[in-house]
Amino acid sequence: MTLDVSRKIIHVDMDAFYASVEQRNNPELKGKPVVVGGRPDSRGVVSTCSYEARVFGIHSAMPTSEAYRRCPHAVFITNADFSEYQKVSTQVREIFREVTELIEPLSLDEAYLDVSDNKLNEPSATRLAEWIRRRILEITSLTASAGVSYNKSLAKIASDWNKPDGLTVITPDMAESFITDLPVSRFWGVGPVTAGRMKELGIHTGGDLRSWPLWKLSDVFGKAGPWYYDLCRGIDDRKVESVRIRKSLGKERTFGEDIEDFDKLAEFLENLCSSVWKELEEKNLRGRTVTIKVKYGDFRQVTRSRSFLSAVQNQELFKQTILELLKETEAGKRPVRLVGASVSSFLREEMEDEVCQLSLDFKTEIPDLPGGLKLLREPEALLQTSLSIH
Ligand code: TTP
Ligand code: MG
Repeated sequence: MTLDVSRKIIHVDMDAFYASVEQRNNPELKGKPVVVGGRPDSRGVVSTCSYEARVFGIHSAMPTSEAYRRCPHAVFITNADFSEYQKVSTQVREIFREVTELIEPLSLDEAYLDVSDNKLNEPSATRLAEWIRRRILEITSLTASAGVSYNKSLAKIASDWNKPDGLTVITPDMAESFITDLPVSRFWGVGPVTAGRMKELGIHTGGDLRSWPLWKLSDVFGKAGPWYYDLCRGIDDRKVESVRIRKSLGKERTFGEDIEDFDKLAEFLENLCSSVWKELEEKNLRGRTVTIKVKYGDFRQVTRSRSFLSAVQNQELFKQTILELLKETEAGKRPVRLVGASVSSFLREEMEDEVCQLSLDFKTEIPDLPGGLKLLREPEALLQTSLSIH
């Protein structure tokens, strides 16, 4: 890769997103430690928490029981309102669109914008970032932090630098000295595992990393070696890709002849689930919502969905949920011509191998389920069961 400083990239990330929405909607929560996640007496984990709760050392993916131990007087929100988060996310996306169409959302609350050319004809990315933050506050009454730089990695690091309600700009001139003292764990794609490995090798900062020749980095880190080599030199040519985020992944099967037998449908669905799961794994996607689709012989179609607090962690739970949802349809009582199974509400697009460790951290095992079934989510994290008929 080459050092290209011609682009202007903004990374915007809402502050304590779910918790801030809860505080906004329930003014009595303002200024209080708020923890969104599983029940404190369960094996659930923290999705996020307000900055008032972070003072107690509480953070995402921490067991809620631990959060409770650290701050018993925190308000624990266990019935998170995802539709509300989605609504805010859409509003924020609309604001981005007032500036540029080159938007790459990473999750509900976070996106890259390439503002090199923008609809407001504003040459200063810094002024644009301020404009966006002001507008977000105006429209949603929520704060966002933004980072401005000439590439994605630096813009993302910058948005995190001055959280909450902050703006950080890393100009090409500043990049080298900024990176020199930067702990390697702040680099995009360096998760806890790699950071630990680097520490063992005496690489603590961007400066340390820069002193390693390319061949040596490739030797130790394989394909990621050249990536680290470039990153610590402020080089990252990745484009802001305004591809639509995949909303769901599923498969369906139409039968040659309608099926009335429940067990037969269940068997079909189990196979369908295996094949969906395989593709999810291939694409490195994890989602919170499981949906079944059933089309009856008369072409009437129903869907049933169930959403969990965080991503469905294993195939067994996916299958089990689909079969439970099948029981909520009229399958077995009337002929069925098509069934489908899908997963949606992806938490974030898993792009760098270690970023996905976030969702792996959600694992909570309940070992004693009947039939050797292992649930990787606690049942009370089950949020909502929805129904729609087309
Ligand atoms: P983040 O942007 O990582 O966190 P945040 O917005 O809560 O806090 P901040 O950006 O100020 O540090 O994630 C956005 C939302 O995604 C978060 O509000 C809840 C959800 N989330 C989880 O459910 N589990 C997780 O482990 C993480 C990191 C986020
Ligand atoms: Mg955020």
